[in-house]
Amino acid sequence: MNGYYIGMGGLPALIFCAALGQAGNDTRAEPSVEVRPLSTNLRCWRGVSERTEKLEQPGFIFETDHLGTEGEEAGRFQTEGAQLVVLRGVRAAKEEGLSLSRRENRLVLRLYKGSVLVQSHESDVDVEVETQHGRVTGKEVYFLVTVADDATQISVIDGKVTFSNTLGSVDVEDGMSSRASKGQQPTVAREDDSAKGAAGEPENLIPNPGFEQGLPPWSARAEPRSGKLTLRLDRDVRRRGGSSLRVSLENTGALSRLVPMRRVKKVLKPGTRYLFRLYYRVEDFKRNQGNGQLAVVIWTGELKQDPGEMLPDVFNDRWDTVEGRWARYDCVFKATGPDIAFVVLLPEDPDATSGTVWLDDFLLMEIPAMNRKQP
Ligand SMILES: [Ca+2]
Repeated sequence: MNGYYIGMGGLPALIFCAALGQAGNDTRAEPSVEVRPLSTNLRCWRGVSERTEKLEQPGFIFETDHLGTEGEEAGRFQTEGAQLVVLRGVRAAKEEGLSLSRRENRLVLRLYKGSVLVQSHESDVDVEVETQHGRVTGKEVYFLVTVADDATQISVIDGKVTFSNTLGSVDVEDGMSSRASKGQQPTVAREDDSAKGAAGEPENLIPNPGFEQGLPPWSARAEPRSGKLTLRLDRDVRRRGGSSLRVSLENTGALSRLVPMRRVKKVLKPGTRYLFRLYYRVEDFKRNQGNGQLAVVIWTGELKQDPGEMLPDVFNDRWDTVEGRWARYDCVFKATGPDIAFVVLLPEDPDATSGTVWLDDFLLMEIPAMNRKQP
């Protein structure tokens, strides 16, 4: 996709001490996986010693080791480069917890009970989560797996995974979930946003991002520079949920805003990176010289009024559109202050544009810092 980024970016090479613990006594030739703790509540049940210890330093664990957490707080670690794993309600014990192994180009996580959130970006490694009810596989994905005694539930936040067992297989995309009960095939994927925030992970910072509560607080005031432009809620064409924003253009001039400026105050942490995303669909969206283009401008800081005259953080990032299907635009920026304002507009271009644009499922999400120092 267009934009500046997709992924976690710039992880430094990790240097692991050869802290293999009791490995000298371990004659089994097991593959081991690197783990770098990002929280202080991680525990590891060691298969060699059958004891549970704190896991606070980066090192290797064996397939027979089982990771877990102490207390209710989520435990976080980084593994195999850019994979971020968050555990919740997972006990480190024999036949419990989370085990990790590397099989060729796959990182395999086996979860006995509890929930695990896996975020895998900018990685050439396939991720697989196995439970007693099925297997989840994907690449460059972000998903939540929750295992209870009678079923495994998966919810996908970003990307697409395959959820399968011996009885069947389903593909599950972002915003969807599926469940496999004991002895049954995984259910057909259905819309479900409940994973967002459920594991204490970053939430969408844009209120009413998918127009499900109608138009407000989005403004319906059309602001064409020239030509015509109308906005309305559309309940027939939408990506998720029951509605989207429909924008109709007729000889609409350059720099006209398809979405009037949207401001969200006091939601950003300065210096932190954020993902901004939207989904769009176009029909007969044309300039004289070719297909219509869209652009995004984002300002951050302490925004007092219309920041249109200020230097934006994302400046007129434009892209060519694709006709007749929902497509995604992503960009990443670093916040310079607590407020954000953004517009979706026609780029600077002498041509006027006509056609229809639908917008849905805006997302503004903090990108978890993965390369920070040990706590
Ligand atoms: Ca929607």
